Amino acid sequence: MTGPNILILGGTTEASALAQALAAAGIRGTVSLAGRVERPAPQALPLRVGGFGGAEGLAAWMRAGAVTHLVDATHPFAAAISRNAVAAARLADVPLVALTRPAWEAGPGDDWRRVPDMAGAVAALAGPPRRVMLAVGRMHLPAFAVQPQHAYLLRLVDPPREALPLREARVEVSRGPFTQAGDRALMQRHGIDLVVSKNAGGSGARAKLLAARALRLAVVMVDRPALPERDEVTSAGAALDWIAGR
Ligand code: 3Y8
Ligand code: NAP
Repeated sequence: MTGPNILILGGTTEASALAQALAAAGIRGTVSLAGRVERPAPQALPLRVGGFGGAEGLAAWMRAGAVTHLVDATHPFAAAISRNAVAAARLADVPLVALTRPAWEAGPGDDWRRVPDMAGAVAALAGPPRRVMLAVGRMHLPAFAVQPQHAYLLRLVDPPREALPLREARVEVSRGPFTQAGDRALMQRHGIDLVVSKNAGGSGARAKLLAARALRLAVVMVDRPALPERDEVTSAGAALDWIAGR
């Protein structure tokens, strides 16, 4: 079977949108997820779940599947898979584009304290007890155990499967995309006075920043990890144009 065969490394709103656009255009492809959550959102293209086994495994998967284009539409903080994608595209001689989203920037009325990484966010929480909304997901929670003095509100995609590493923590189980009204009500209900957020960009996680601005809450904003050089687009339409052009 000839014609394009796209592999989308997914797990974001933009990846889901691109899958829908490809399916609507009758273009063959697959969405790939790591398998981080119990019930991943359904996709408009066939889904494969789980690691590939490093860059070599990803390259082998693309050769075996006769993949013609690789789109890295993973989250800006998913640094390992993005590095693997650059190496695998070269190994398998498959063109690569990243479908990413511009970083958020503080606007009027925002009270952000930018930190370079998650360790910087932990250090920024030193000091007297506060009521902190930790909206950074499950994987970084153990790092915050060194700041047990706070009352934490955690937002997780799945209910925690083991004891939480934080002395005082309440869990809000919900996957995004979120709304400003919903996040504002959540913060008021829990008396939040500080929000910790990754600079994810995009629309799916932005609500908490708009709610923090409205409530005049401080935000500790974690900058993105450095990623290797690669072609980048910031919309599904631009990704479709890139595919058509290659
Ligand atoms: C498994 C796949 C879609 C995709 C939706 C986006 C928006 C909602 C906002 C907050 C922040 C957080 C977290 C978040 C958002 C979108 C997008 C985004 C942030 C799903 C999904 C998978 C994951 C993995 C999960 C991480 C966690 C991060 C929760 C699907 C729902 C905090 C990142 O329990 C865990 O292990 C969760 C792990 C990686 C970060 C972490 O370190 O814990 N995402 N999120 C992907 C896979 O298996 O490959 O089911 O849809 C996708 C989405 N999450 O189609 O609408 O595009 O960013 N995801 C962050 O940005 O800070 C929540 O609470 O305000
Ligand atoms: P990561 O640290 O960059 O990747 C760790 C390993 O997980 C990779 O080396 C790879 O394993 C596997 N992997 C990651 N993404 C994959 C994918 N889409 N398909 C197949 N395997 C994948 O990744 P992460 O930060 O844990 O993120 C995992 C997933 O959650 C990604 O799909 C990402 O888009 C999504 N997500 C992450 C965040 C976040 O805050 N990190 C937020 C929203 C969504 P092998 O080396 O074995 O191939």
